Amino acid sequence: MGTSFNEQFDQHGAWRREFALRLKLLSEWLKDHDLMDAGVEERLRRLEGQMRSDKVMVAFVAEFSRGKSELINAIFFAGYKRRIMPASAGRTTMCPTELGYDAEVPPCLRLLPIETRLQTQPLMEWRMVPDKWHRIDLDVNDPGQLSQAFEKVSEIRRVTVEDAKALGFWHEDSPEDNPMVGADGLVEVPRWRHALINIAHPLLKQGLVILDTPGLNAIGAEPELTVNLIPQAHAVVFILAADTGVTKSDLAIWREHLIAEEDGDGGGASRLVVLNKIDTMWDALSTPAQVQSQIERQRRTTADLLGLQDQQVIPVSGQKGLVAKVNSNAELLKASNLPALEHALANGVMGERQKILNSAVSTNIAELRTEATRGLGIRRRDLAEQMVELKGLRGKNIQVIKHMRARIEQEQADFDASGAKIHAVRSVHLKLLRDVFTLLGTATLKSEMQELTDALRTPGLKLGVRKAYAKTFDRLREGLRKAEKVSGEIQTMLTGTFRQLNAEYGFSLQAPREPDLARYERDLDLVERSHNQYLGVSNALRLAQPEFADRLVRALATRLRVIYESALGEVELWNKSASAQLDAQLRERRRNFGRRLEAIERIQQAASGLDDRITEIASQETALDVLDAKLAELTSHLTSTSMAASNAAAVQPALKTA
Ligand SMILES: Nc1nc2c(ncn2[C@@H]2O[C@H](COP(=O)(O)OP(=O)(O)OP(=O)(O)O)[C@@H](O)[C@H]2O)c(=O)[nH]1
Ligand SMILES: [Mg+2]
Repeated sequence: MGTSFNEQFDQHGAWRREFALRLKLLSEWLKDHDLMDAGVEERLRRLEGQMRSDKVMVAFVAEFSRGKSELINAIFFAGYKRRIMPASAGRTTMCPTELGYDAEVPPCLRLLPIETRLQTQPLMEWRMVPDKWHRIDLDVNDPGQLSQAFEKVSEIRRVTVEDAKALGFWHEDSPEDNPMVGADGLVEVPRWRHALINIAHPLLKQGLVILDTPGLNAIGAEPELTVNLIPQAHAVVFILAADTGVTKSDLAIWREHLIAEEDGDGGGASRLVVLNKIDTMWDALSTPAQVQSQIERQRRTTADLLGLQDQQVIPVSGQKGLVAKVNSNAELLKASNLPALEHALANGVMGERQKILNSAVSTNIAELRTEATRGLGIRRRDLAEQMVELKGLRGKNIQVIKHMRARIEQEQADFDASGAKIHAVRSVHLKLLRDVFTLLGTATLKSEMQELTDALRTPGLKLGVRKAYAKTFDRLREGLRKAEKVSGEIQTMLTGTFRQLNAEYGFSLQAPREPDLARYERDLDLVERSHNQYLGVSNALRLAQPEFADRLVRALATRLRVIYESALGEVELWNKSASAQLDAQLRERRRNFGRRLEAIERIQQAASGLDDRITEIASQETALDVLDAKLAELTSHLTSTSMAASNAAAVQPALKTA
């Protein structure tokens, strides 16, 4: 068996740290050599942010009591030598629980009261107001205290049917999913809406986020989970139990949350299907071979029912795996088959993660290098010009030198006067940019969401819900295409005016690569798909309730905002590197005039000045060659580390279901 999940994650963490370190070196070096313009700086900042905030979410999704929490204990927390997440018969995890690490926050468990469902803000917004959450501090060195604190995620409240309805746990139209009514007429609902656990566990520190979910009902009741968190997870582990087989509700969850229709390349989260609790089939009266063949049969049946290949279903015993790790029992660990699952998970998750990082890194590094090289190019050109000028002065008399000085001063005056032209270029650029910003801005998105809400509220719409969504998405796509078109115009304008400025002033401006907005269109398609899937299955009646529809639209809005913000970010970066280039060239040119005049002055004062100056310039040219080589070295280090990682990912393709 290859490296374990934990080891692979560690390796990736090490790569990331090394990358961050190299990036820092590069940035200091650029600053030291005055090669850091605003565009380069912005690009570095983004790369660094991507590295730092890079998270990988693994979601565990299944009907209740299939062993999600126990598997999480076995895979990630066996090192604590005990059960950390509560796992017990019946419903245990009552609210979605996210485990992650944020260095800014002390180790704690935060719980969002279920009553927040009665208010309009989506979960994403509640995350921004930590003081509305109930907080319990954690002592990470005390596994007993940890597990005791985590018991909170099992807490329930007893409320009237009316209240349960308002909270989204009671639906007249699907009575089979409703909680049981007690003798006192009350029903049990979760006490908390969402739990966030912040601990400095080694894997979480490296950016792993684990999402443990409660069984079916609670998933459906929180649309944000269905349309945002689960579809955005980098890997989803779906769990079935050998003792129950594939039940109707297992199938419902599979259809609603796990099947990715025509899995496009953008939505390539890996999905793992686990057949848990195989130890219930370990039978002392059967031979090991008989037990094995029974497990294989169960595996086949499961695969059949889900429409998968046999080998896509991984039979394990989470519980025995946990026991085996706690007691260091290698034989039991092997029998639990947990290592096979960890291996598949590691490959799937790491593959996704490296794909994301690499694509971001390699283009950004290439652009960064181009930009910094351009800075060097300007200097080289200036030196060459001075050299020609000075060599031309050799053996010339005072009169010629005086004349030369006057010429430079004239050139300088002409250049200063041309400021108006450059200003005009800038203002056209800005105007067009404003159009793009409006198309992708918050106000546009807000009004689209309002329109969708209004459409959904139209009485008698029921069957038109999908249509209303389709219309909204069509309009969003159209807006994005318009933004693409205007960006295209900006690019044409930049290329044209840069060429003109280059010809006129000998600049070496080059329009930076235009943002790939088509990519965001694909993101929109993905979001639409996850909503469609949700709208189609079993939710038609719920959608007729205005509060529910509102909640869904709000969840949609938060996801869209992330997409639009990232598109805007790219547009901004593109704009910044275009204007930074212009700034840099103008600045260098002014300095260049200064240097040339200074040289002439020295020559006028001392006869030997000319030769000294020529030698000086020659040595500056050599120094530039050294800088150039160093820049190539520093940037190629960065891309080569990322290449190595992408090769590793290619060797271990993610296990995907159709
Ligand atoms: N025999 C056996 N029991 C298991 C195994 N994994 C989990 N269990 C038991 O199944 C029960 C349910 O496990 P949980 O981990 O709480 O299940 P869950 O999917 O998290 O359930 P909810 O939190 O209610 O959604 C517990 O009693 C576990 O000990 C296993 O591999 N074998
Ligand atoms: Mg659980």
